[in-house]
Amino acid sequence: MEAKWPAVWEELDVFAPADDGSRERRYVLDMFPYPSGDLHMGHAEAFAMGDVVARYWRLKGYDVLHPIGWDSFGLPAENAAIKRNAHPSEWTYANIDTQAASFKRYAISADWSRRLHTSDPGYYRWTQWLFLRFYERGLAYRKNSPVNWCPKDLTVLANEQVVNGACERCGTPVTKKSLNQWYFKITEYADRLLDDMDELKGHWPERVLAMQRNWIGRSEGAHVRFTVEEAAGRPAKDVTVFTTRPDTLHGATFFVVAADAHLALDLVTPEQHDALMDYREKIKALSDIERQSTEREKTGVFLGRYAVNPLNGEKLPVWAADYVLADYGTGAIMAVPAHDQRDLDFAQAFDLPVRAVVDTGEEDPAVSGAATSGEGKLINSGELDGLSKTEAIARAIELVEAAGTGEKTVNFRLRDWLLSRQRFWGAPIPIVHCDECGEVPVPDDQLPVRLPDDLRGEALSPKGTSPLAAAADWVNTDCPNCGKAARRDTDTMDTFVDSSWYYLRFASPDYTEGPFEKEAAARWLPVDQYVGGVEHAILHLLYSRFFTKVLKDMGLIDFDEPFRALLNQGQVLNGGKAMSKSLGNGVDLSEQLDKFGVDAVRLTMIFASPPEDDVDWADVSPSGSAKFLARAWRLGQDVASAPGTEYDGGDRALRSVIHRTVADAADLLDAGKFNVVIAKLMELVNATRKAIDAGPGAADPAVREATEAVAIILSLFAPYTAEDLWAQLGHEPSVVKAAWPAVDESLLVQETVTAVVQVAGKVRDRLEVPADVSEDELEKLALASPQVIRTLEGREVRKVIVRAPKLVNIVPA
Ligand code: ANZ
Ligand code: ZN
Repeated sequence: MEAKWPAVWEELDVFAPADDGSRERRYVLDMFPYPSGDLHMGHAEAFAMGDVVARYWRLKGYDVLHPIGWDSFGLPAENAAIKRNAHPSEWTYANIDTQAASFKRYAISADWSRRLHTSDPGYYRWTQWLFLRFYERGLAYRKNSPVNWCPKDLTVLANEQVVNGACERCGTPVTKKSLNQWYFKITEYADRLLDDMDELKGHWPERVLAMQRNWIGRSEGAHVRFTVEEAAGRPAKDVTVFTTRPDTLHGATFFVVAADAHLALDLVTPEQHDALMDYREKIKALSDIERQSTEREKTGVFLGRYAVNPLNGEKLPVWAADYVLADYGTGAIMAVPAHDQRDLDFAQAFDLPVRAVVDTGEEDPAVSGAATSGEGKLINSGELDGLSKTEAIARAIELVEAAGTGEKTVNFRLRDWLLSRQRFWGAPIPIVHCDECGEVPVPDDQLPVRLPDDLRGEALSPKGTSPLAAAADWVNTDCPNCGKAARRDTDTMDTFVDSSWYYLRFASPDYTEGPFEKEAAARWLPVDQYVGGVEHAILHLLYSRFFTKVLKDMGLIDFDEPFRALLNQGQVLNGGKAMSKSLGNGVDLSEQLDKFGVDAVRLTMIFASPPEDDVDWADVSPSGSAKFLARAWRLGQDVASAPGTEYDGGDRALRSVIHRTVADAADLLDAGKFNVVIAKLMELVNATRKAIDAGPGAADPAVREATEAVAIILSLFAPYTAEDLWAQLGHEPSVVKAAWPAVDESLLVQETVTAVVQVAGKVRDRLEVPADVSEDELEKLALASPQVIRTLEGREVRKVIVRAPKLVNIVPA
């Protein structure tokens, strides 16, 4: 079967959408793969899920777009090229060919004519074009800033590529380095990224929404200005803090600025200067997570100055510490040790005072060592005394606003997106640096800025600047503005830029006048169902959402959110653990396919668990799946010899099973319970087999009707077996073009039973109820019975005993 059908599907071109407006359109997309070697078990699971949806929607009569492509820029290709003295494209495109062949064997119902690769000049031309549009809108800019730096890979790392203070790839401890870097101003969209999530509720997993919300991290609070008094010849200076608890202003007993912020250098007195410099050196290597950990012992340096609390005039010693982050809020805080644990730890380490200002009824934090953050009445707080926390927050804001020393504000955890990488295998940033004109965008008609194809091997190895900087022919160019000698920007873009818009490109992958044809995007987008791993729950989705909003503002599309619904498939484990080289528990997909066949592997992936749960490959039985497939397939052998399509005359019991299965399967598929559909399908196959062997026999039209339904439903999971079965039934290929079976409602009527209703032990009514009636439902029906109401004569009901489906006993008061 695996040898026969792919050619037929390709010949008939059954997976491409008609795109002629004759049918309603649907767009289903799997997160596109990265071409590292061949496909693995994880791909097999995710793509099997997406394919169920695509195939189901086609059968339901939708015109389905189900494209495939590769996220083909990135570091592994570069590392492989260095090792093999090759160009990264060689490794990349060889792996893409391998994966493409595997996808075809795996019978993913993709429209191959729309295939794209982000490393093709025809694609990255438009990545660059988009960068320039962002640049024009002030959404792409360069600034000098401390960045996470891997001293081994010699590259900048995004925060999320730093795991426990070490480089995600090589494990080397990450340091900070100050570099001129490109950023996208995603913070300008923070509010919309948050608010538009309302649209996604119920269609995206709640935990993904929570992770996005968290990452954006909106906090409401206030800016409050403290005056740091003049000291040791240093002038007075106003310093603003961000606080979510302005109600605790009277509880502030010291003041802290981020030790690595420039502000600390501005404030420190000459006597304390050396101590501060030593301290700054020590904390350089720490990650933000370590710095903020409540586990770590608190460290810091007194700066020799005092800050005046604007509410009560108190003088607070000013410290520099690493637990305050330079790039969050204002980089300075008022410390309230009684109600913030990190401040309390610091106060105890340096013997600073602790003053509770909210009486929560708990032990005094100065004694217990545990800061309190609950509700309570304000104390020790002058005119705020007696107010609740919420009232006091509002009142404190009024007070500082009236005094001109502060205002209400909203702060976001979200940072701008650092997009430049000092690496080769990515889309070059289309900017030229000219001594006369400064930053000059490469004109659109000179795009793409192509990567040189003569850099290979050692020339690509990391040196701290992009390998492109060493390619003199490439770097030196003429300024597009004044024509004088100038230099190309040598950084390339983060590959997340490539993947932030590929779903749009699929609507018109060969379009040459822009990143996508407006009308085509309007026809197909947003994506109706997106499928992919939870590891992309934050960045890829956030960045794609950001791009979509900018493109909307540019007038290129008219929707706010790119992905209407999201499915996060679980992981494929082996022996309860993620597959990994170090555990040696990897399972090779191609071996599984060779051993059990594509259909058995696909069916097993889906049957093993609900889509969002993990699959433990040690617990499943692909050989069991293969046996089931053979059973289903053999139905076709029996039916073929006894055709008959007058279904109305078929065996009613079997017909009832068929129609119930089809109806349930549709409901289950709509609800994303794919695994249960397979269980139902197995029951249908069993019932059909019974009808052939022991029931009305193979000549009964219901047997053919059942087998046709089996072929159609099975095609979602096991495309080869289903296609073969369909052919055995005498149909032209392909089952992909079949229609989802129509359900005859009259065959769905459920079995009923008689339920007895008693009041105080005496039978008062008998009700015909569905055999699977729930206890709640039966109780409601019983209490609504006119006989029961009459018997109760308005008396209250003390108790209702329900034994579904047969008995209800009502006990009056
Ligand atoms: C006084 C206070 C009293 C605070 C209290 C909390 C509790 P979220 O909710 O995460 O936004 N903070 C502000 N900037 C900081 C920085 N750069 N580094 C470390 N901590 C910082 O947290 C806001 C709170 O975190 C702020 O409110 C501030 O401490 C601290 F009982 O101000 B709070
Ligand atoms: Zn110039």
